[in-house]
Amino acid sequence: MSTTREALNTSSPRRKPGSRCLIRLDSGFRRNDEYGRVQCFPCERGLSLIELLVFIVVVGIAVSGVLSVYSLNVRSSADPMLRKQALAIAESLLEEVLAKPYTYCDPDDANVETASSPAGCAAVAETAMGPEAGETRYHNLTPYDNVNDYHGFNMAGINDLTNNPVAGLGGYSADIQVQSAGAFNGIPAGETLLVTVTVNAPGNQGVSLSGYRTRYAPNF
Ligand SMILES: [Ca+2]
Ligand SMILES: [Ca+2]
Repeated sequence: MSTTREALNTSSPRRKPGSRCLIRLDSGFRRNDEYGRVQCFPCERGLSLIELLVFIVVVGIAVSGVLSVYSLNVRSSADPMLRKQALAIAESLLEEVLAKPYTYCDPDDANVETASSPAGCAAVAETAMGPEAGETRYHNLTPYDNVNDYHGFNMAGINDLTNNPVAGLGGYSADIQVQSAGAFNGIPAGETLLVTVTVNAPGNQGVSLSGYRTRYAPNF
């Protein structure tokens, strides 16, 4: 036995005197190399019950956190589709509004291209923020014909221009507001409009888009 101890103290490059490895060697984790020297292998030790319980608790907490995030993502995976649909509706309505004329006079008025103020209109001036008498979005003879006619327009369920419901869009709603945008880019106040389209998807997911429009007749 003393020979083995001496060999350990002088020959083995892995052994440190008094280390736990030596204790493990005495417990059986040793072997002799080809020269008869005792080699010390990396000491291995099992887990205690407390360490094992702590490990299980830590891993359990981590896994539950990951699963809760994953569950939330799965539960709301349909939301982007609703928001994307709402955005498409809002873009469509904003384009519809901004494509309308913005003049002093009603587009049916004889002086619509030349009047430099509402007073220059032959019959109907577009002074009201909102539709003139008899105008609706869907009317065959007197539809909305000016950007400002859409002010205050709203619909529950999305209808097309013929007032027919668009399939699958019954749960959406839309609201349009038009107001003066003030002066900007050298264009005086009173000649600009700000159009805001708000679309609500099922679940109260709202999308709001805005666009500007400037008067083009007679000289703008
Ligand atoms: Ca009008
Ligand atoms: Ca109007």
